[in-house]
Amino acid sequence: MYDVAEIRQNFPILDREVHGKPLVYLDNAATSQKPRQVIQTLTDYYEKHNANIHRGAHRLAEEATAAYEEAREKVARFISAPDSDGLIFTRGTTESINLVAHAWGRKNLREGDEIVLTETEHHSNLVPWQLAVRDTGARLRFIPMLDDGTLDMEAARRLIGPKTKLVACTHASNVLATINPVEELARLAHENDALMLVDGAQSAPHMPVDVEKLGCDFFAASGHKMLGPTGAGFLWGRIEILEEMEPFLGGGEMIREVHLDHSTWNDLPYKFEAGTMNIEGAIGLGAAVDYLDELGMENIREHERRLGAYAHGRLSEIEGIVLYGPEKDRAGLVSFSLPDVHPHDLSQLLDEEGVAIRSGHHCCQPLMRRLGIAATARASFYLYNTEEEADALVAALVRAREFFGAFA
Ligand code: 7TS
Repeated sequence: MYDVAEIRQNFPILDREVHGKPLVYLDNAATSQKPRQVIQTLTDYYEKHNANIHRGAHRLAEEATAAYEEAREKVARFISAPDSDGLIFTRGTTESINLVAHAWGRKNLREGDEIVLTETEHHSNLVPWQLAVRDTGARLRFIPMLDDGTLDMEAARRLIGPKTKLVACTHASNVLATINPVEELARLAHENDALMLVDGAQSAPHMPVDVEKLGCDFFAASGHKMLGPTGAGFLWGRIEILEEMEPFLGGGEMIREVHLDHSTWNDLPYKFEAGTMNIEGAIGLGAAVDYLDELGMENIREHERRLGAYAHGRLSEIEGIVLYGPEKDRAGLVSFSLPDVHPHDLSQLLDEEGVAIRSGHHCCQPLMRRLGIAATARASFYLYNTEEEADALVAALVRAREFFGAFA
């Protein structure tokens, strides 16, 4: 049984107050809170096992290495990866996508080639590709968004063609809550001998992910959005593609042999893990994945689907509110705006009531332009949020509206 009250007891921060009111944390798309199980794993690591990995011939180094490699196995299993050698620890989604844009893009892109993205991407799945095409002479194409917040798949079928070398798309939108048909995009990419990269920053924390079923070649995600520590995330890639790629960062650990004028590279995944890694971050992410597995990703998805739909329904009752994104099949977040109230003023007023939401362009400036707005307010839910918290959000918004209405 999915017991939110019991789950909440594992998250110490949810007990705190903000401005004298109970914290209602609805900024989970930015980063999630952490359960005791993860916090305790980090403490244990530093109190009992801390050492550098792979290179030490002593007990602590062996323990730290074993814990780090065990975390790799856990994360690989979590996304149903066919093997863990393709699972590379990174700082997070941003670094993972930059890794592919550099190490695959610089080697494989030429003038005349095309990368197909969507106009709804987070900057971290856009700017790295802008840099890659600037350096290679390839060009970017964009699948447009329909007015209902879903992708124009007819346009996608026209855009993805013989010139396409890679399609890169977010699995779930951090603004619109749209869950994109990445399986179909992967199929279209492969029909044209192109690769498929999935930005899983907003899907891996919230729904079951099976990279084989998705049919993608790369999958990127951030640990800090899925109960893990900041600074640790991952890239999964198909072995045969990773083998052919150039290294991303050079330095210790990623080499086999170094001469003064050249070097050869280590095996996967180490070829892409240069220097001392975020060891405790990866181990903490392993503990986060254990926690998510225990709850069950199907159960988490169902909880958030229900809570997101409830919040969407309650918010839609507020007079004049504009809700963004599709009506159905949504991830558990809602972007909205109120007429005549700037989203920043709204989030500030809500903060005074202990309600933490985010406002701004959410690192999606082209999407904001497409929507014809500068910013939205956004409430994003996670496995520990409740209907009472959605009610608290709505009540605070109604009060905010009255407050601003007094000045209108
Ligand atoms: N891709 C998507 C879809 C995201 O939502 C984010 C972060 C990223 C990539 C980048 O992740 P990072 O961990 O590498 O920074 N999104 C947000 C957000 O919506 N509010 O703050 C961060």
